[in-house]
Amino acid sequence: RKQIIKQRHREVANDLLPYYTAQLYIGGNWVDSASGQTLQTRDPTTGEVLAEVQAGNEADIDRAVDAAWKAYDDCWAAYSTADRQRILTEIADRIETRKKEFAKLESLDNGKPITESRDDIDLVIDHFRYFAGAARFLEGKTIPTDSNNHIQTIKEPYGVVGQITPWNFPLLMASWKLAPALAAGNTIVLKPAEQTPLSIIEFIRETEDVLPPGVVNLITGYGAEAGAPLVSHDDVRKIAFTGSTEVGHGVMKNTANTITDLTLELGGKSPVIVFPDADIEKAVTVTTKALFFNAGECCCAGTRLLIHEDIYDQFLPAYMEEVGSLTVGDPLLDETELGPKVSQAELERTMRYIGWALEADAEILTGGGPPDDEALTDGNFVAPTVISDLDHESRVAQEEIFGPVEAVFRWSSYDTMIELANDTQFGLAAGIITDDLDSAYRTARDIEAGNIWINTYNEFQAGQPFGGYKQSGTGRETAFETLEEYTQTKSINVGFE
Ligand code: TXE
Repeated sequence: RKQIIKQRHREVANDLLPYYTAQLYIGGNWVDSASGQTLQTRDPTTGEVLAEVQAGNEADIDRAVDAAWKAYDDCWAAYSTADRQRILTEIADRIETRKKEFAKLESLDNGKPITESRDDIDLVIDHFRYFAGAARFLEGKTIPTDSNNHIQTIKEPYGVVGQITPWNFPLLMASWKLAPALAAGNTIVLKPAEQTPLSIIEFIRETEDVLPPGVVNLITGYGAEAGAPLVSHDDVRKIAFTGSTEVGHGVMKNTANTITDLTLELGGKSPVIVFPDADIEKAVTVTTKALFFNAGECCCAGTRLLIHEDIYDQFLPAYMEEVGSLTVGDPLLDETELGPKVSQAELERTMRYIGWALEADAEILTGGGPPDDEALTDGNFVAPTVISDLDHESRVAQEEIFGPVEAVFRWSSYDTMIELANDTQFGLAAGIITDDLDSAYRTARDIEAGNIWINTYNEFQAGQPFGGYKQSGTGRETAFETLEEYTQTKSINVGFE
């Protein structure tokens, strides 16, 4: 089976990757990095190298920022919202025509199950459509005044924006950033994650005749070498970053010197709360999706399962059965529900947290290591893992693991449950499972988090603002206000005699 998986992956890679070494995309040209350095991206299922991409650095960022300003000044700033709407719609159509290929590429490079990659690409398409339409509604205001003045505001793009994306939803995170920034009239330098550059390279190849040269520039490379100079660049007027809270702290500090506007979408440790009245079947489905979707590589993953004591003994066996039945395997197969972690480093990171749980005498109810399957030993697989009896103050309960590892806790009183739910540095998301409207809405208001899902989880429709409270970030993506966050407000005051 291992050989069959390898063969399948090689065939798909040969089909989808017509290059071995991909170049940077600057000012409408494919070019090598200034240093001539490259990096390899690996298939997390088989461990094999998929392709080489350029390892860009400061000199490449400088070239890309210049090209983005040129495109802004030469054409993009003068495009009407109708022009931008047409272009974004055309991008959506192009991606839609090659939906299957994009989904396969995502599963190959990231390791996510193909069914989830297809959903990602559907969302990519929808985000471009949403912001294509939204572009037409970007309006200023007229401010009422008693004096002899007329006051109005207009919304203007920043000019050049820098965007840094992670590896967990490679093309979706890029589209969350590209679509609103373009719709608002900005030009872009994008630095994707070094682990998963392939789908965004293909996106650029597919849309290079749709977007004028220099409007989107792509610099692949490592964070410290290509991301950091983008963040602190004097001529970049806005930065949007999705990644770890740790790097987010540095990004915020590094934008201070230039007072660059910032959107940060960082880590999480989100609670999913099961109320005593919850329907067991529904609760099991939602809680399983909340964590094991995308192998737990989700900033909003529901990693702390808070179960009311009255339902605990009934819920837990049903939940464990569901978790035990998840199909772990080749992400290119439709039946697969859990793929590998994106990289060897991420696998080791997840295993470190499981090790700490064991050292602290927590109970590993299932999983706790690689799955028992010879065919998967070359990939970065972790079996679905559930841990109980964990100290809520421990690192395992407090820090983002970003893997298929759930921690379960019991609660009895509403107040202690809310205290527990809010007791982390993060505030990205929360899930609430109950049929009682009072409990649902009361809890939604009491939780300190930017995204609340009631009787569902991990839904990312365009139009619903996504972002974090506390150290989970600042700013909102995927919604109309995102479009506004890619603009600055100019107020104009006209005096009359
Ligand atoms: O993240 P990084 P890593 C969390 C998750 C994961 C952990 C480590 O817990 O296990 O972070 O992942 C770029 N200046 N999340 O190390 O380093 C980097 O190249 C500018 C949560 O991959 O934050 C990549 O493009 N950019 C998260 C992006 O930042 C820098 C998604 C994210 O990488 C940089 C990913 C620097 N100094 C990881 N250093 C989420 N919120 O969804 C790195 N980068």
